[in-house]
Amino acid sequence: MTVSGNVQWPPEAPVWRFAWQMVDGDTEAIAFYDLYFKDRLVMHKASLPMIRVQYDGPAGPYKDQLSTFNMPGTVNVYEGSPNPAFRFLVVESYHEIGHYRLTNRWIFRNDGIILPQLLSAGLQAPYNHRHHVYWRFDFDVVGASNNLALEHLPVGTDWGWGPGWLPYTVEAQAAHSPRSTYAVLNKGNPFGHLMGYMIAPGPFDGAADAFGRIDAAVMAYHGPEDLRGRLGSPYDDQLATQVNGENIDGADVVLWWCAHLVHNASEGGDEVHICGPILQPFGYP
Ligand SMILES: [Cu+2]
Repeated sequence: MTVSGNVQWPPEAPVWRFAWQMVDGDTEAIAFYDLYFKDRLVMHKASLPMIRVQYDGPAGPYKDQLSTFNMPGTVNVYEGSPNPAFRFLVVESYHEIGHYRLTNRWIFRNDGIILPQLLSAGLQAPYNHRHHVYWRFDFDVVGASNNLALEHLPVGTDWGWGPGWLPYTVEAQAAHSPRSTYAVLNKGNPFGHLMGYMIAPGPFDGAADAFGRIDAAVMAYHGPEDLRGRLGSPYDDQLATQVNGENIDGADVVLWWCAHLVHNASEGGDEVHICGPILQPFGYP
């Protein structure tokens, strides 16, 4: 069973256009394709291919894969509007894996902000544990070429993109505490100015540890490296197999984001935990 849809939203004057689909066996739940904000390309693809869970006790580790096979319902698409100037569209799927109840929620706001969120409830084993949640963002800011990824460091050095903005010239994995904000931009200034997206930590995105070692990874795009839910094991995210020193300055860039969601057993299984980054446009109309 493949479920899919095309979104043009809001219908009377679309600011968001994209396609989404879920394919049996892909085990990354909803994959979004060719996301345009105000008619300008943002990403070729966005998805959540991997969740790894580590317990402080004799359980796991696990690799959880969101798929049609553990989705009791269907993909829900709905919108909300707290006030007339602020509207958002939600595309989400709900999954049950063992005792886990997981909601894969993607919020698209009419100001261009994207909020990919994983909501997690349920307790599989009575020990403190961490859910390491990996999103894959295949950025194509305006187009696939001329993209550049940067990390904002707490320093005054200016490498040419403003104080603290470190351009990634080669593929890399990174973790810092507190964790950093990243950006992907089109360095060709196709509309006469910089445009791109900032990727900032959400309030519960946590800190990397010895098991979930990265906050972000930046790599060159290669079609065969999109392994959907097949990348990684319970013991290793295997991102290192794709980060091997390639030049990515002005390349087609993929950015992985890993949130580290802490779940204490004393909180029980009823409380819903939430994590996920904040993707905010700059230079878009
Ligand atoms: Cu948990």
